[in-house]
Amino acid sequence: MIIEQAEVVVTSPDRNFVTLRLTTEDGLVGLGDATLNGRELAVVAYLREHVVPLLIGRDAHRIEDTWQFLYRSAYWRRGPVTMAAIAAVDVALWDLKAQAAGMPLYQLLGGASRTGLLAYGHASGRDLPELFDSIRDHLDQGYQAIRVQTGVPGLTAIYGIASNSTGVRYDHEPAQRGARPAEEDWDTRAYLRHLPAVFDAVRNEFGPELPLLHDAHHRLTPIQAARLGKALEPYDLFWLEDATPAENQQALRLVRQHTTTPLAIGEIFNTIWDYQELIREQLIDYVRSAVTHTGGITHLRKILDFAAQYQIKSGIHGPTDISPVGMAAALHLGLAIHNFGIQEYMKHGTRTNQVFHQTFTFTDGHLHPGDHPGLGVTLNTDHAGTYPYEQAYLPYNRLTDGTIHDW
Ligand code: KDG
Ligand code: MG
Repeated sequence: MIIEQAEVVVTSPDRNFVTLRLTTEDGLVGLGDATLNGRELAVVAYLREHVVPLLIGRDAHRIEDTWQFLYRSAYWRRGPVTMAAIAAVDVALWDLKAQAAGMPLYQLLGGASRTGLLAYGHASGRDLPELFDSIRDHLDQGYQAIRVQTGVPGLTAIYGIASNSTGVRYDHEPAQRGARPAEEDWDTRAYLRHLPAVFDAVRNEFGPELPLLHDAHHRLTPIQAARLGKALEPYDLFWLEDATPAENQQALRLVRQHTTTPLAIGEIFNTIWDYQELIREQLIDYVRSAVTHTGGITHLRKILDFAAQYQIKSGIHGPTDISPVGMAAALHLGLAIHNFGIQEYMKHGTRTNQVFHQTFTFTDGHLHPGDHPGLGVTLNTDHAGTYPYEQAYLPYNRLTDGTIHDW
């Protein structure tokens, strides 16, 4: 199964996506997602200039060997750009292998360990009435687990509440089109004062059973995160995500000592080394890495197998900046592993769904990758070509005194 052609397709239907498309000599087409939100063209250059020339003529069956070759032969290891590029190659190769075998990819990964994947959606609102409406809307769509993000009095634009500084709602992960990143504001004390009351109100309205999640998006110090975890204990969260910035694994030891609220982290990690202490010392409960940003199925599977030894489960990253190709890869992996926890699922927009034809399903709050050979996603290159790349940046944060803060 020799790779004859490798193309990097950039398209911007509802947002920018980068897709690697491999074609074999016998005409099979495999896809891999290489989208790195707000830094898309860095991965495009890495792939086009340094990886594509190495792929032509290789045997597409040799997935592990290709992974090791791309990782080790670069000499410069890890990092989001490198690992997104390797991920795209890896997923495209798995797609090809499964198509060649005539099987859905999850069969090659060991077969189904469950009938469907519990998914959570993003509910948000500037205030409680808006938040409650959003939760109800998600329940109507069938979601059985819900992430809750809310506005904070005094702050005009914060992560996850679908509202930016111009008052315009953003309903998918916010790399906003334009020449400069949008500025949002942040005040940790105001947030810590406000959030427990929000969860109290949500539990009173929606009862004790609904799994609720929350993303602190890297903004807290260890002691602030510990305090928040403790304050949220009465509301029985499914998880508190990214409580502290990702770089310091030690921070979570302190958080862990103070709270029984389950902890999730890892959407901006890119290798198993980022998890080494966190998993071995059982400082977290869920691994948040995306297939797309963590070297593909081959590498994320190793992380999740390591995590399984410590009863740590998957919570694979699935916002809309993961393309339908990356999402399908997550679903095949999630269906096959034993230690599946939950899958994040924000729905893509209509234009995106025209560019990427998907066969995965969402029924009664559960996702299934479908039974088509391979990943089950095809790329309509004609549609893709009608949406050229548009510059877009993720927002950044300033505190009230003007200091830049983690976003
Ligand atoms: O590109 C940034 C997003 O992927 C991130 O903000 C999404 O935190 C996120 C989440 O939990 O989905
Ligand atoms: Mg997150």
